[in-house]
Amino acid sequence: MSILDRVNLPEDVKKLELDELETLSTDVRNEIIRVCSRGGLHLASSLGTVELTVALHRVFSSPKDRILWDVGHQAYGHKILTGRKDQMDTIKKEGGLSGFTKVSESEHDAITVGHASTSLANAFGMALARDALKKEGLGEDYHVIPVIGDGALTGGMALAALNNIGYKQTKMLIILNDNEMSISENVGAMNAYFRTLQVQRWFQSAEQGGKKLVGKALGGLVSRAKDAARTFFDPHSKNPFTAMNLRYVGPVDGHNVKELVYLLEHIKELEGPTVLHIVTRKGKGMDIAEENPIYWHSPAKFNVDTPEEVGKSYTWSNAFGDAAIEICHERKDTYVITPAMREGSGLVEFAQTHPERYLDTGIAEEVAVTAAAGMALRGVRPIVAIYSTFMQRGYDQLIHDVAIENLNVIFAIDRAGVVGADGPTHHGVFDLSYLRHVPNVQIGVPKDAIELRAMLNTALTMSGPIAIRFPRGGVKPAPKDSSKQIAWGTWERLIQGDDIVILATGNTIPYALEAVKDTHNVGVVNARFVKPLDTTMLEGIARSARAIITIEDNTIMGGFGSAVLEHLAQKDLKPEVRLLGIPDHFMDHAEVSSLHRQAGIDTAGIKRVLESLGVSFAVAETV
Ligand code: HTL
Ligand code: MG
Repeated sequence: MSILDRVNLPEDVKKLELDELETLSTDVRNEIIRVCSRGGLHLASSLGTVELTVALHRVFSSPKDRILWDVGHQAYGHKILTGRKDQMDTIKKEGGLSGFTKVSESEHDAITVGHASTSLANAFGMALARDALKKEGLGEDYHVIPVIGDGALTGGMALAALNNIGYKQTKMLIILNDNEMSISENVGAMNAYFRTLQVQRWFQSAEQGGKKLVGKALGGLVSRAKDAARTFFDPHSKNPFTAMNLRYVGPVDGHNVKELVYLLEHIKELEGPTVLHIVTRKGKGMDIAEENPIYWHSPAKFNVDTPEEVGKSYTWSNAFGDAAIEICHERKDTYVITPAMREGSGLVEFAQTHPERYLDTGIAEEVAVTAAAGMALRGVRPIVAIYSTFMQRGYDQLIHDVAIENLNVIFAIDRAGVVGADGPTHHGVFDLSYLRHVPNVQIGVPKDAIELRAMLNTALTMSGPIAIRFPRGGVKPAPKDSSKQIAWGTWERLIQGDDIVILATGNTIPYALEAVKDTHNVGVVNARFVKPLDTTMLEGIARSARAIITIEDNTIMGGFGSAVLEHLAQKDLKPEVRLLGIPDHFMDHAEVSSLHRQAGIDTAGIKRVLESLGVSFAVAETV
């Protein structure tokens, strides 16, 4: 019987002998590796937090004490130790556990999360609520413990929260989990500073010198912290935490579970805010993952005994990255910006080819968008490569810094539409709505890699902000000799037909083509521009067709279909119109195909609508 067999809940961790915690950590680590071998799961980050997770549940009492995992992708161990051990095989599957922490999933999950850098502000609010209610005799006392990665700490929201916490002196224990990595290598001045810490050197020598020294040094750390010394360092050092009046302890070895327990027990009752800086290795305990934590951040399926890296298939992100390389060869005034998503946005090769015109801002979408505005004001043509869901962070910057002055900024919006297993925090189903109502912004939705390339090229000859949105997943590479320009604002008739016309956008086009196969006089249009609409074609269709169906992988509210309806209303054109898209509720995690089916934007959903409009299918559907 393994130790993990005896552990289901945090109280079971407390019952173990101190010496058993290392074995428990090994058991948890092996379980994470086993679960993640299925592929598509956040392996390396969760491996790095195993000892921390065990120590936190040993010392603190969840759910009374609130542990807030920033992003939540490193919390698999937390799930295992908080009553979900037997459900781990369902993680990220339809109907199963979320890949992040989720309030509605477990009382042990303090926040619902998936985007980075929110834990500190959330913890700040919780600690203020605790103190306010306690003062009125309405609530009890408890600990608030946000755990934030060095990557997540690059986000403006995290830094602004620290500024508030240091000012208010609210009691909480902030754990900085520093593994030098975001998804790719972490960036930023603070990251560079962490590498140069004097105590980092102390930490390394302590690690080499063995446990005894660590124990002794930790004792020193603890007593200094207890003395309410604001810093273990010279107070005039540039430590960003002490500069914001936060007590700083560290850095310490985040893989020494006993030392972590000892330290947490000693610092947990300190008044005011304390930052505990732990150093961990992303992928810890799995050699190949420690060597290449970028690949093993979210690996494909692998064999537990012989884990291997496998090549990934060609995606829309690669199509964007390839086009960007070519564009930057041809145009010396271009620049590509990513907020921490070099791998995900297909920019690995770009970053090597054009390092002088490449910027990774860290997880700081706001900075990415406004830095692009600054570049545009000074004669550079920036392309912001950004996921739809993360562009939500840059909405005000888009309006205020880019759109008002109609600046030449291109947004290459990746992962548009439902994204599948990452679920509601990551679905990119709002961008058509939040982009199209901003004056000056134009929006293209390419149907394939050729159109993506042509849209990017043409956008660079135009002025003003232009967004080009494309989905997650595979696409055929554009042939080298493919067309380089596109007739801006025009739609494309894919199937002739006048009775009913389907206006389909992007990844919904294949469904529409399939749905009309056995019909007569039902047309399909590639509605590749959502703003401006091809009003000439739209009005022509509205005058001759009995009905129009719009389809989009975006919320129906305020999206492409709404744009069509608005235009028809202004022109007093009244064909029957049906809008297909994402409904007005948060869609859970599931395969993209299942989500499309649930939303009714797949082939079967379109056929149902056609039938309701009186279309009969020549060949009966087999049941
Ligand atoms: N931008 C925002 C606002 N949120 C998220 N989640 C991302 C981008 C994408 N992202 C992750 S995990 C991650 C990023 C950039 C790296 C986080 O680094 P950190 O943690 O140092 O905090 P580590 O992996 O343990 O090193 C996901 O979407 C899951
Ligand atoms: Mg990190």
